[in-house]
Amino acid sequence: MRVRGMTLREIRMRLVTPFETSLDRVMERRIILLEADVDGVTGWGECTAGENPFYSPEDTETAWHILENYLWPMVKGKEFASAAEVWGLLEAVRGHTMAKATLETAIWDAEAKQKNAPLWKLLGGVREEIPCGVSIGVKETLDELVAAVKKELAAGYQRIKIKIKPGKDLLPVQRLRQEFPRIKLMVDANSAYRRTDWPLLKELDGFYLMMVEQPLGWDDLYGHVELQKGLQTPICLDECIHTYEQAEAAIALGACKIINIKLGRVGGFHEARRMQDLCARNGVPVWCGGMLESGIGRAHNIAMSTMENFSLPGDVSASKRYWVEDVIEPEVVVTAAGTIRVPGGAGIGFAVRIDRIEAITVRKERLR
Ligand code: OSB
Ligand code: MG
Repeated sequence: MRVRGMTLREIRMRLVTPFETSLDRVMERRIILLEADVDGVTGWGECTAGENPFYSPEDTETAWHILENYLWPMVKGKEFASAAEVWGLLEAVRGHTMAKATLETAIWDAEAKQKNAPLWKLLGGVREEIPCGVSIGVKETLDELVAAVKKELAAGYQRIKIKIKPGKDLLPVQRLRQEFPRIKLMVDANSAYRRTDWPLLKELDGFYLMMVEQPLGWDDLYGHVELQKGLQTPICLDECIHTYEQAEAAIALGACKIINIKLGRVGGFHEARRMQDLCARNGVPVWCGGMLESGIGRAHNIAMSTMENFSLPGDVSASKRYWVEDVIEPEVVVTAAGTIRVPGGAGIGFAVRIDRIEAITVRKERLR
């Protein structure tokens, strides 16, 4: 296999509802899409970097720069036997996992299309329907939050995750537990707490949460080790885990009991698969996180979620929760049972709406 050329595009997509976390409030996404020509077959990838470097060090601009000036030259003219070898070709670049994943996932899609196989089967996926949860942003009022949760439960979603931040943590959780005593509920702090907040975090133990996601600093592995010792609620790490070695350390040291795997954050399918295997060997369940993706990234997330150890509902939900109009056809829909049926077509299994993409493209670069 050889990548003959690739096209980078930046598209703009306005969210149906602004998404607020302890980090920022997102209203419009700036998304890089990558179209790779692999021996005449087109594969699509999406970059999960945010508009700013608040969630991770990468942002849309750094990802574009790294893709154009480093990653493209590293694959240009190189012969490889499968997409699984692409991660190795990019090894000289440290970090920049989201930029790497953009390219790597596109090549996986192309390989699956070349073989006329669904991407999820090429990855070794085992389920044809994936369990879904939702991630609900910080809301202005408790009533608004309750209404949002009601709506998602009515749509069938199997678990509810809410974003918390200092000042909007215990009360929202307490209220939700009053209203919905039996639902699968969890919280995500996106690193908003410090050592001095431990007493508050320990109070969360009273609410039977499935897990608390990334309570402490994005690189504070030791803090999570110490916190988990005193916390009954399982800690799930997100921002702390960018590499296989970080996952190994987190598990060995007891920093978490669950890991949220995001394709972009870990550098693509090769690393996501290794990480899910590592977690499986250690009895650590994983689930697929989301980054407010368009349909292309969402399709990749669906494929990843079919791998065996993705046993918990992920943050992979219906297109219409994010966009008035998605860039794939059909859009991602969720069943009344709160699942997504994995498509049977080749590659990502959804048609890419190039006309729609062209209409919302603000910059484009062809690399040959
Ligand atoms: O921490 O999981 C997170 C979105 C942007 C950045 C970080 C996170 C999130 C989400 C959204 O929780 C999940 C989704 O795509 O619905
Ligand atoms: Mg998170």
